[in-house]
Amino acid sequence: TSPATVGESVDYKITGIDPGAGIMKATATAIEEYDLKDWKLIEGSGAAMTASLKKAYDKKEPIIITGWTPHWMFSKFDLKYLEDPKGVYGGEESIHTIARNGLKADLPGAYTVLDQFTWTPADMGIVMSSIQDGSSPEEAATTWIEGNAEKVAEWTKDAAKGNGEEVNLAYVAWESEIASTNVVAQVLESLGYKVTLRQVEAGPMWAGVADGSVDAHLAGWLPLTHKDQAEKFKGKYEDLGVSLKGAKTGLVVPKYMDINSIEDLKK
Ligand code: PBE
Repeated sequence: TSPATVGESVDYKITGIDPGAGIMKATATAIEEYDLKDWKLIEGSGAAMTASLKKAYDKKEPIIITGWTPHWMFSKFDLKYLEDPKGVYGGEESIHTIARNGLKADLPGAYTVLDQFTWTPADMGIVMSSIQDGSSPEEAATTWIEGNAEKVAEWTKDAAKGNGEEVNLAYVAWESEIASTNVVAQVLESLGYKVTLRQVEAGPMWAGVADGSVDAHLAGWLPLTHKDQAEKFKGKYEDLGVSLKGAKTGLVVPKYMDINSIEDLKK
């Protein structure tokens, strides 16, 4: 017999990602706000979530995930965001570049590149998709840079060359940030800096910039997703502004599922 409700069909589970992600906090809020008492948010990682999605999708089975844009999953699978009438996931998000205080004085050329870095969801999508198709993040970044010399020239315009100085960038292993961080790292390297990439959790990423042990990160999702960290460390970092517009987070399901709103999870 087929399950009576969408909850039963997925065992009342929402497939989440790493516990430090802002989308996990928003989803815990959604469970409260929409009164989804029986539901559980399952922790994991971005990679584990997409593996579960693929497995369900291939069998046309129901699944509910914490999703975001830009992400290659939307080009690989037919997916939809569940409507969020209470606005728990906010509206449009932007990705900001967050630098440590003092970086401008210490490494002006690197600072200039980080400050001038902007690209589009389509640009990021190209890098994410080639990683998904089997390229290493480094290869995918190199290929994108080779094909986008004009854009890269805008980022490096008037930037002082480095002389082997070290630049520490932190990132979380979210597909979007793997793409951006590898691209910017290579551009900084080509300018003469020695870039170290550190993969960390979201909390330490923000804390590292605030305590100066990290020079910058490219993963500030605002105004909502990382609001807590942005407020907690206010004054202890410099927001270099938006690198990408048109980001979004929410609950995502395959289009073949017969629900459209988070409110439908109550039925
Ligand atoms: N994300 C991707 C992150 C920010 C980048 C939406 C999974 C988060 O929820 O914190």
